Amino acid sequence: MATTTSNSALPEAALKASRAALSAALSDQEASTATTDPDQTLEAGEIQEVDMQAQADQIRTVFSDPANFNVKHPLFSAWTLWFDSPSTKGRNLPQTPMSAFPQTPGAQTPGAVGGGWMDDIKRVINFDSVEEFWGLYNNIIPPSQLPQKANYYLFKEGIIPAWEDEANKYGGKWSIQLPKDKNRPHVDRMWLFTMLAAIGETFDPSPNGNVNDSLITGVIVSTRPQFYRLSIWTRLAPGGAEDDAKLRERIEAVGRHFKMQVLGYQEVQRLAGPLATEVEFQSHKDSEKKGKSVRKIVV
Ligand code: MGP
Repeated sequence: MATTTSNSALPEAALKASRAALSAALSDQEASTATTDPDQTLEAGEIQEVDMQAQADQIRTVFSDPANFNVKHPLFSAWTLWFDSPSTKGRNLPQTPMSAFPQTPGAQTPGAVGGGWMDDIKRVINFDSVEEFWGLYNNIIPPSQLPQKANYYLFKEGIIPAWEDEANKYGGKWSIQLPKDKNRPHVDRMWLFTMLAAIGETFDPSPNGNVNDSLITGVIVSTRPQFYRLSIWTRLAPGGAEDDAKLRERIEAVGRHFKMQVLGYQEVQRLAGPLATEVEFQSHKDSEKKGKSVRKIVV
């Protein structure tokens, strides 16, 4: 009984399958037309009008408005990126490492903080959302390509990256020094993870969920002729008194998080060597006494 219809070259079984598929597709279409607009029934061959613009307007993604990101995921805090390098020294206008990112309107130096030491540090931009962070990150030169003696400072908005700022003056820093030759392939990732831990507030998660209680004020990457340095600045530093035990515990937790979760070292791993340091903490007051003997906490 394997016959074919006069207007088709298909064998009957294939034809049956094809008709079944066609009628299934048609009944699906009828059902969906009925659900989308019960008042409008389409005549055979009539073309349904679709308002593409109205549909597009309902979809809000970061691509809907590439000039002004209109879908934002807010960060816990707003942040400011600062930068200095030999090329910013003595310049009034910032020569930033940005290739395409817009400047914060009125970007300028913060005045006479640090007896002129801050004059060369330029404010690049403020941001307070995940999207703006990635927009910034994708448009700045990574640390491995910065000139020698340059620094990126990522600080909570309103805090100047200097010992003298109210938020820093009783604080200190965790830092690690990494020889350039061995770490050039790793430093960009280490800096990215350090920034993500800062803006994600994972260094010192507050037990009551209030990020204003966080010990962290900012993070820094520095390029020097023979090494990189990564630093985490804290609001407070243990002073050695007995009632500092809780603070010391908290500060040490920041250092361990930095060493293990952010930089990826083992807790027991020893890192000091030629041009390399351990992950170590020093108060800013001790940093100011450069050259004199200072107390350090090491994790
Ligand atoms: P640095 O850049 O933190 O140290 O500080 P580094 O990398 O060992 O030294 P460098 O010379 O290779 O850059 C260098 C010097 O800058 C310090 O000795 C201070 O004189 C000055 N300085 C650094 N900081 C972070 C501050 C600050 O916050 N305030 C003031 N007033 N001076 C600072």
